[in-house]
Amino acid sequence: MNKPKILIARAIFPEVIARLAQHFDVETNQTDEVWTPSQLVARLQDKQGVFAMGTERIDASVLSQCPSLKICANMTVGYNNFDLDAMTAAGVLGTNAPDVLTETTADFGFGLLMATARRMAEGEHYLRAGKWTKWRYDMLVGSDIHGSTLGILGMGRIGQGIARRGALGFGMKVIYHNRSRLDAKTEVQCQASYVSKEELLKSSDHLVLVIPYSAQTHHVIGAAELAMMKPSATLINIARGGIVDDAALAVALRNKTIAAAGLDVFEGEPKVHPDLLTVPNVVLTPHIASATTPTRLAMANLAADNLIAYFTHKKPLTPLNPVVLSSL
Ligand code: 8YV
Repeated sequence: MNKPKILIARAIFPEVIARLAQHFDVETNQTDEVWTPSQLVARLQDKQGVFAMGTERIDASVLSQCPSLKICANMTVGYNNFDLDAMTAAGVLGTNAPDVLTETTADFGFGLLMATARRMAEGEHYLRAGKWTKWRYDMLVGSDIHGSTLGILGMGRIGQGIARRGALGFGMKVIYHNRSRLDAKTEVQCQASYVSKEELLKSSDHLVLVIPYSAQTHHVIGAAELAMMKPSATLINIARGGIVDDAALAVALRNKTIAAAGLDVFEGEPKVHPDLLTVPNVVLTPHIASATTPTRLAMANLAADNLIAYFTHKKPLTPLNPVVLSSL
């Protein structure tokens, strides 16, 4: 019997390709070319599945040109590259890769918070540039983590992981805002209190963004929101570019409307707004919050599990639009 054909859209672990090759006729992209939408469409022509990296846009236009496509399996938890309504209308299943990256990503978010608030990157640049000629009492003073107020916008799995680290590890007071309030048991576990978005902006010493990107969350943090924050506050974005208005943030950092920011994600990445590159009080990292080998391998294997499960018994582990399965 012919194996189903799948496309692995970007470079990935050879052992995951070998695993997929046992089940599928696989086309790979180990040179890691970033394709235009029409190049992606050309490669998807005869494919029933795609192993996606969160960077491949799957929308009504792509779907209408790829009639054999049945499943798009992201190896990322975020799925803003999918137009899920269009996929459901076309009978195409989407899957993502939640849970396996939660703790690794929360570790990074907390690390970025510490590096930003305590000016670690700035200190390193200062030292490497040969500017450290003597010690001074007020050299590179930052703001405390312990005992401060940690605000979290988006209290899903990763937000909860950051809350636990802050409350249990650093004695922080944790406040959060979310589309819906957590149940009482989870609030107790995270030692977190629900507040309005306005209260979150006004009261946080450190604000971490962990919300998904969508049309509703585009530029949710812009000039008006930044102006509501404390001048001593730090802002951390490990969620998605586009949630923060990067141009407005660069202005706020330069004017000291807030003290500092730590960003792992950018609108239009891998391009970075040029104004962010010239302000000193921002720590910039290239979307690496989930980047440890065991976690990236677990994410890739979960995407592979979803593809294998879909084609063997139609029961993928983490479907995003399971309604598609009921009509199979
Ligand atoms: C990915 C992420 O590494 O899972 C996600 O949604 O943001 C990261 O873990 C990233 O999306 C790769 O582009």
